[in-house]
Amino acid sequence: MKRRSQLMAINQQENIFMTQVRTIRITLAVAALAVAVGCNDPMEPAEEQELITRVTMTLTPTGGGAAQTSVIEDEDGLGPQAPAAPSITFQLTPGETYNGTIRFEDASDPANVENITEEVEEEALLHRVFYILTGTGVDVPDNSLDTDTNGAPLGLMYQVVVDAAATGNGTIQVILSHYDEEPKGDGSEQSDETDVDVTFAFTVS
Ligand SMILES: [Ca+2]
Repeated sequence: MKRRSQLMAINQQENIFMTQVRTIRITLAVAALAVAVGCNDPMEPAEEQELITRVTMTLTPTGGGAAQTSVIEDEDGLGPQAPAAPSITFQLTPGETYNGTIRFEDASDPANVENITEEVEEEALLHRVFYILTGTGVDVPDNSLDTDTNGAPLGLMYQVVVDAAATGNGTIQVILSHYDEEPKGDGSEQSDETDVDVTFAFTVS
């Protein structure tokens, strides 16, 4: 009997030991997983990236006449849902130059619409708006853009220049680059981080 109880005691000790080993293994696995998740930043949204759900472009003819305003709503910002169509198609006149402004807002809470343009302006050294055109004879010249304190383009103000011979339809794609990881420098290159990407439409006639 004594021998049997000794064996049982040894078995119990072995069981306790194996349980401890399993516990340590599980703890290590959980710790490793936590480290892996912690390092897996690309899956997490960048802290400083703003939600921008509304972009408003206003063009005012320098030669006099009414301003035109077009609005694009994009409920989930850069999320997978496509932006809505622009509220109007700009009607541009050949030979006219327009002073342009762009406004970025987070309207996800209609009771508390946030003006993100102000933040872009405050962080001018970290941002630039690019205007990429399709169509013939319509241009947003780089040297028409307002600038940051380093003299690099910012693009909250700009001009749309319509050639006297311009005609037909086109688009103005608006890309807000955010220079977070890489320096903005002279602002000639887009950042790989984009805060906004929407496309307005125009007709020249
Ligand atoms: Ca979207």
